[in-house]
Amino acid sequence: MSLKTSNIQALSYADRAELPSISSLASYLLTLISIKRSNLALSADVHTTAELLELAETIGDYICVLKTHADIIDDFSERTIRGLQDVSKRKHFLIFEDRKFGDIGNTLQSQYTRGPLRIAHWAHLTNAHLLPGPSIISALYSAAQETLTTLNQTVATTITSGGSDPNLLEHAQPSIPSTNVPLTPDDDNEEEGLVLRHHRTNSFNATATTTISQTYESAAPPPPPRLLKSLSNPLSSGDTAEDVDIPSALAELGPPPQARGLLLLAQMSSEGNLATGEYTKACVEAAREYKNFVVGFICQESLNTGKEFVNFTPGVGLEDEGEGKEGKGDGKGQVWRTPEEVVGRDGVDVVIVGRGILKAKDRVAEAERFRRAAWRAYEGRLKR
Ligand code: 5BU
Repeated sequence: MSLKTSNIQALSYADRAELPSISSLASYLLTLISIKRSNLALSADVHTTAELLELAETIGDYICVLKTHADIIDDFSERTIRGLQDVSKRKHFLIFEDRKFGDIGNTLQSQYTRGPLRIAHWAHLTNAHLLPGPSIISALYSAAQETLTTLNQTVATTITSGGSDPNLLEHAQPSIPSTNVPLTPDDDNEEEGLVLRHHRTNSFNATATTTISQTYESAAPPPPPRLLKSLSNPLSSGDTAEDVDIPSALAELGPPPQARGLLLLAQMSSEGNLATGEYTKACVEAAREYKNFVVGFICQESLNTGKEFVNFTPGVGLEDEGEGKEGKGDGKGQVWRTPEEVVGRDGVDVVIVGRGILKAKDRVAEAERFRRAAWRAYEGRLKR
């Protein structure tokens, strides 16, 4: 049985964003792709926070997703996280940490949420091998839900003092323990300051009440129907991003939501890899069981049996020039194919490009060249 479907080729990204069974994050992503006319993900494989943030800033307008390998950034810290989140909101792209989880549930929950990387706190998307079995999906899902609950908590502290001198309150040491609610990278600075100030003013004769409440939904809000309607025929406007009023459409869509999603590693780009055949089929089956969390696949051809999964393909380069590329492979196992091959012919949705852009003399111009090539391949597929 072939895993490919033929009718997927006829549906636009915007049409798929409206499918009833699609996850809210996949719907947001497909709408974002339609507005920006970009099915390009940048693989930001750099080694410093400064270079990562500069890339995000300069290439952000041309991409739908920025992919990271947080563990290769020498100075990864809170600053990296806050900086990435800030650019992702302003430039409208999702952040995808290419972590390739593959351990047992108990361990990977800690790997996803703890340590210096704390991936679940900032990455909209991450990915996992199915090698340990489907429990890898449920374990990541429950860790994601717990993290989102923590991130969405608002802490309000009310202090009632029994007529004490405010100066005394101002300088007194806290006599009750601080609340146990972790302050996370997604808490804004003002909120953090408020909580700390309140704790400083607690004195032995003051009573503090801490209220914790949920502020946001963990799921992404559905894209506005009117917006989707205006995007549903991408062939009606030209192939350049300048032809659509991107800023107002993006403003209508809103910034990336505080939602989390998973990509299953169903196929790989490297020569001789073992993610094939029955293994790939098992990934597709498992994804169907967790449609609310699995956004799609890392794959080399469309595995979109229900049209609601987004297919991401790494190992992509442009054919016609040498700049930023070393032929069809890198001599270390990587195999590059063109956007026309992977999107036009093999029906995938998003191309992931690293060195093709990073090694170019003009990275911005090269990103735009990749964006156009991948978008044209998609339009060509729709026309067929
Ligand atoms: P490149 O420079 O465009 O070859 O980078 C490709 C990126 O995608 C790099 O970060 C890899 O780790 C990642 N990748 C891949 O190349 N092939 C795969 O099958 C998977 C990930 Br999964």
